[in-house]
Amino acid sequence: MGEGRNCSMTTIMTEHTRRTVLKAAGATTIAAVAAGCLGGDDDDGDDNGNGDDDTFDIDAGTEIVVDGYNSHWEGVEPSAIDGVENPTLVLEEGEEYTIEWVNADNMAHDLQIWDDGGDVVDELATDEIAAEGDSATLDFTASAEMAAYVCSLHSGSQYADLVVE
Ligand SMILES: [Cu+2]
Repeated sequence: MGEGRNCSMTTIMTEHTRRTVLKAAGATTIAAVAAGCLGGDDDDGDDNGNGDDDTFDIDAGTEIVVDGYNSHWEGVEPSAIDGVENPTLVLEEGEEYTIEWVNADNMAHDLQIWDDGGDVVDELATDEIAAEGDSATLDFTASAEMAAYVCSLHSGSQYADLVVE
């Protein structure tokens, strides 16, 4: 239920009426609308111009791995998220996933799954780990209330979105 989907539907409707609108309003208006939608619906991960805004569909059963820095999560696996800062993960509701995080900067971190009110979902939270190279893992079933994966010690920066659909 992301904005991207709504935007895509709007684009389709625009295309439907394109001929009519072209006559009425001219091509410049259409080009501007389409460009705006494409910019907000980038989920292929190829455009890293804004590295904290990439969105990735994650197959059911995938073991996700991220490195934990106090400034961000950095994707490791699957390969699509490799090197991406705070990758948005799109999960399938009711499917099982594993997320492992690895301490990458020798500072204390944890990883928690939050709902959109900032509460931990289903007690999904790892212990704090402070030693670089150590890791912790959460196994979970994706549910609609899940909204983010967050380090509770650095939630202003080490915060990335989950989308469950
Ligand atoms: Cu942290």
